[in-house]
Amino acid sequence: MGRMFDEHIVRKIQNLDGWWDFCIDPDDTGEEEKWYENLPKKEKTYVPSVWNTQKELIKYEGKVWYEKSFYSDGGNLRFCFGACLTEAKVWLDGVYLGYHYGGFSQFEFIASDVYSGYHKLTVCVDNHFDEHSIPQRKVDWYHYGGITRSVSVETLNGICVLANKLIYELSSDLKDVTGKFDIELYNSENTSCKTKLNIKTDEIDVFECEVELNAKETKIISSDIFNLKNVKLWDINLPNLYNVYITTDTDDLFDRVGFRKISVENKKVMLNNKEIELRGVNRHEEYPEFGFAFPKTLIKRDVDLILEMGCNSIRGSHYPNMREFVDYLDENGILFWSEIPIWGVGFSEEALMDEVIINRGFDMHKEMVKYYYNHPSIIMWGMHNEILTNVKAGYDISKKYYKYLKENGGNRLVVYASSHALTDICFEFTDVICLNEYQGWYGGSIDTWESFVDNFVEYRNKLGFENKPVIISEFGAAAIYGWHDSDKIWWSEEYQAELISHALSVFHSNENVTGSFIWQFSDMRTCKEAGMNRARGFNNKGMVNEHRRPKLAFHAAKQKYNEFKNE
Ligand code: ADA
Repeated sequence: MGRMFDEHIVRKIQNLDGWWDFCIDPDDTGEEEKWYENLPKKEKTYVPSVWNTQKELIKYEGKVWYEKSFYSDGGNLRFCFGACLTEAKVWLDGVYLGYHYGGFSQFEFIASDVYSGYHKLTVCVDNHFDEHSIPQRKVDWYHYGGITRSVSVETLNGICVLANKLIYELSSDLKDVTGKFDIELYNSENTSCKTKLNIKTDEIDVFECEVELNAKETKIISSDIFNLKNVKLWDINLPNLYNVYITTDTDDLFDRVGFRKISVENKKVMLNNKEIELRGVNRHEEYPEFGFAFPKTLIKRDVDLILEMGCNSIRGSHYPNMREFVDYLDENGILFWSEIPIWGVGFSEEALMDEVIINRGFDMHKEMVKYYYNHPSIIMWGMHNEILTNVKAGYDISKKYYKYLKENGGNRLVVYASSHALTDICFEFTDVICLNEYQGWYGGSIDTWESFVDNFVEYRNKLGFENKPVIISEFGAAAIYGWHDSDKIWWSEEYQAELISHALSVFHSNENVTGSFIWQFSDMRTCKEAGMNRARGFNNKGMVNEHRRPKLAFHAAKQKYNEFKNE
């Protein structure tokens, strides 16, 4: 669901976006009073959205109930949610379907043998924080809540194709591919069924076989190994994609894949065996009038601005972005770093050892891998951001997640962003050392960037990681849009521009730094827990303001990144 192309032509899809009934539950009585049977008070709201854009709910944290009536011909229905921030419980006609935790990932529930007629889908969304939350309450973005991405209902018939995973390897000269597809099938019927399964790509018929599944069984079927000669690689500026079409007798799934190789070699990041400098920017998928229900119509404008800046990569700080966005990057040959919202500063040592948190984090990684696995633009999985990677609890959680993502994440680099450059003890669990560092803002000065980088390289070498690439994954300074000062004082556009320009020159001229991700693309709304230094209630370190109007720093970054690009 939520792709830039139709995933199904055979399967019937009903989009449930639009006006829903809505009722807040500040006293948390809804479940006891069985609001899933009928909401006591109904207002209207639009889905997808965040409730914080409603005047009286700007600061609301807690439970909110949503209800939608829809007509269905009945049968086996699969309810698909793009994202609910942060937890969701779902009922159909008063019957409980399931629970999902995590505000930025897709999830589905299946209801069988649904009658034909009108139905009521009820969702209780909860964005409260407690000691087990991911992220924790202290976070540098606004505490939005809501059904933030699209909702749809699919009719399942017979044996259905639920998911597709392409596992492949390129030959050493990158000319040929050897691969296989793992297809997740589900028998939606109450009896065992047989079907023909067929997998085709643009260029080859990959596989055909007969399968049998028991009633309601889910099974992964692996195709035979296939070979594709003279493959057209997916690359920056040359993003070749292949269409994949998977069918059973009663169902289908369209997907798109690309073939590319990402690796590290002698402190460099290599794309398709060629050294690549990552010219990147961090981007929140946020717009003040829409919160995290980012309007799709603005995707292109953001990407155009980022490309104008000379970037070839984006970090989706700090959570999985909507699928359409990643599709758009696939189509445009832009590299992406996708991570989950374990946003460190809020996580104490105790929190990092909390079983609920560890497992929730695991589930978020599993979901990210499951839904985004086939996107060629994703070259890095981010395990977490700025956690205590200088203590054992940080070490243990990093070790676990790294192992999982290396074993299951496909051909990708696994990384985390560290804010403990000289005391970090987890660098063995990252393929690229990624440093968040704010010389000239939270310490040091514009002039201390050189010594920071030199000291770090010395430390890295002492640890025996001299072959690991280093990127500066965050750096920047805040500037209030339109605030100019000839003395380049703090918060002025001039100061920010000078810092960005100087830092980029330092990174680029040091052979030990293989890329940078500017913090950040646009100003964005944050919460009071983010603490001091957040004028207007925004994180003001954007290259553009929240309405995407460029600051001087945008032009400074553009000049530098385009210079590097043309070298
Ligand atoms: C951190 C964090 C970002 C942002 C930034 C800042 O490095 O990862 O999300 O909060 O600091 O602006 O201070």
